[in-house]
Amino acid sequence: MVAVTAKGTKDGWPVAVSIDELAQLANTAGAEVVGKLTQRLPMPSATHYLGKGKLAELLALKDTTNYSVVIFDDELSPLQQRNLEEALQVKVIDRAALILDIFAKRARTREGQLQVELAQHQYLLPRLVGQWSHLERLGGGIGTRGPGESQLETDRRLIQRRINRLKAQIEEVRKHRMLYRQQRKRSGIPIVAIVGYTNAGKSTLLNALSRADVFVEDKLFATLDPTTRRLTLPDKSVVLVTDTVGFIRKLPPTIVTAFRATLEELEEASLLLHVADLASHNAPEQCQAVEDILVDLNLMDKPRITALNKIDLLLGSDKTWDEASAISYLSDQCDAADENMVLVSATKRWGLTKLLELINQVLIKTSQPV
Ligand SMILES: Nc1nc2c(ncn2[C@@H]2O[C@H](COP(=O)(O)OP(=O)(O)OP(=O)(O)O)[C@@H](O)[C@H]2O)c(=O)[nH]1
Ligand SMILES: [Mg+2]
Repeated sequence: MVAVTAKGTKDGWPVAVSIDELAQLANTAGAEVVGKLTQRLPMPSATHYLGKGKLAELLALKDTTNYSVVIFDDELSPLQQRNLEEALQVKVIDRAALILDIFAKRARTREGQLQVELAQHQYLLPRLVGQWSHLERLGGGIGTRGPGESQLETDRRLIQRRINRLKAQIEEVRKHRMLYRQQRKRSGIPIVAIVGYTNAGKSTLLNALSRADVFVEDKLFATLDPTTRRLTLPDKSVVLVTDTVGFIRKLPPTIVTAFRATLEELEEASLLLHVADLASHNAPEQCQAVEDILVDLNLMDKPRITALNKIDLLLGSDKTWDEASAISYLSDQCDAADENMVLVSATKRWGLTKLLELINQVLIKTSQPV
């Protein structure tokens, strides 16, 4: 795992935390992490991402750790990737490609699979040119006619055609969903959409609230496809609760656009339930990463409740947690509205009554005509 901390790109994430998360992603993708390397630079090198000395260090590590792939914490340009592969003579991938790989493994429904494939092709398209010239140079011209420009053109056209077809298929799915949503809207049942950082406990909370059997795992992106459950609130009114794809810092933009059909579910919600893992050592940063994505998705004006989850893990710590201390801990770095916060433990079923009451109150408040 390799990361550069560039000056001026500080988003509050210490490089050690960021690279740990990258390692967790790599584990989820099935890789075994044998080493981590970081470097402080004014900005990543345009040609090799790392500086010369660090690159030599990375190359030397190959002898001691025997790594067969190097994963970089930032999106690499096609040029950087090609140069690095040549210098290191192993496969080089970046954070975006790793996330795409995990998504590809995890997508279960047709909609999920279509969206992931679209994201993969869109990621690949601008990188094609680099890939071919790279192969050609490795193949070394004599007697072997490498895939030339015409091959490249053909491939590009094929991919573009595939992208167009995927978009059309996704559009079909979207229309279908839209109809379905309109039906739900007519039924007048409010929708509560669960959002949050990956692994925060969203699916566990939905299970705890509704006894639904949603796949839960201590891995990133366990859930990719939306699951919806009916729930009865304390005043006996009924809501639909939707659990969907988790967020992560530096979510590749191709994923966000490709998952528009899934993310549109959020637009229909009467209320967003933001689940945050309070026990994570970078809870405030994760909380802010979710806030940033909500801004990107234009969802900031939705009524929101923040459920601070996994408080059972904080019982033994030296600090005593209550809502006030949790709010001040988070709001230093995270813009989450500090009203409507509740401490919960999805696995221990703590705080669920209070959470349901809060959902009830907020829905009553927002459904009243102004
Ligand atoms: N100790 C503790 N662990 C929890 C709690 N809630 C969830 N977990 C664990 O956290 C891990 C992730 O839970 P999930 O419900 O899969 O998380 P998610 O937010 O749905 O994650 P993705 O679908 O991957 O984005 C699992 O191992 C859960 O058992 C909690 O309240 N306390
Ligand atoms: Mg989940």
